[in-house]
Amino acid sequence: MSFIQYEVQGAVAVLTIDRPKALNALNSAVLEELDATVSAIDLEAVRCLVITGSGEKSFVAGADIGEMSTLTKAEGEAFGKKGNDVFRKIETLPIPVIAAVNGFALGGGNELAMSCDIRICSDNAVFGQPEVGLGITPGFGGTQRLARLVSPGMAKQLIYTARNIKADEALRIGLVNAVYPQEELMPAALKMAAGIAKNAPIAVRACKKAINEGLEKGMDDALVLEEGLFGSCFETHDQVEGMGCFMSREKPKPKPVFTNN
Ligand code: DAK
Repeated sequence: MSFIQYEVQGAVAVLTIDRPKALNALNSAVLEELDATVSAIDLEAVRCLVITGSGEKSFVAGADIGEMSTLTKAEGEAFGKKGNDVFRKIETLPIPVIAAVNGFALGGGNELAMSCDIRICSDNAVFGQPEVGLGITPGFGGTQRLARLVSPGMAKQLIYTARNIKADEALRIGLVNAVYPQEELMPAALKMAAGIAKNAPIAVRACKKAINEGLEKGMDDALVLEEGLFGSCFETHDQVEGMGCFMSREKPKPKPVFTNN
């Protein structure tokens, strides 16, 4: 891989977009490597993924403007699909994904962060959807995910004005969960990931599925989905061990690899 670093530390994996000369902008090659890396994650061993950018200036400064500048309509649509497919793969990955946003998260960078379950950022982070200033719409899910994550009114304001916002404002509108000094960001992300990884993996995966898929449904159907996923946890190792150990005041023993029971 030329543009992606991938490292596994115990049950936590860290994926770094590594194209610092272009502030980690996403060209086709980066998107293809990102797709290949995410597809190859060992989901038996890894329980939480952290995505970040290389360097201290940028998470991802967007889709590659140079590459996009000469695209035809058909090529533009294909480029949008390439990004959408990999971001959707990240969003629907069975394990939780944390975006550790270490600087610029513009356009496709903000869209990548929004495909993750949780966003935390450094105090120099800058978020925005500058696309309308470039004559295009957000093309990697920005119009959809920003409106769902913050509010339709705030998403429309940010997208129509193409205004960038700093970390404190991103925190205020709920785009990120927490802001850290740059040097504390990765330790905080890894600590959160380790905290997630030590919990019962079947239950954590079921929670992700319940929240993501439930948000697409009306409340009655969403509650039926939750009931099914709740029920699916019973008779599994995690449930028997977790509840048994609570009753006997012992510490639960996690299974070394993930299996569906
Ligand atoms: N693409 C390509 N190169 C980029 C880049 C980008 N998005 N952002 C930065 N770079 C490159 C710069 O060209 C420069 O390269 P050299 O000139 O050194 O070779 C290097 O990174 C350093 O950048 P600067 O010199 O500009 O650094 P500054 O600190 O002065 O400024 C900046 C940092 C982030 C404010 C500035 O670089 C900037 O404004 N960058 C562009 C940010 C942006 O507009 N991002 C959104 C891109 S649009 C779609 C599919 C996808 C999309 C839309 C539609 N469909 C198919 C429908 C997605 C769109 C986007 O993401």
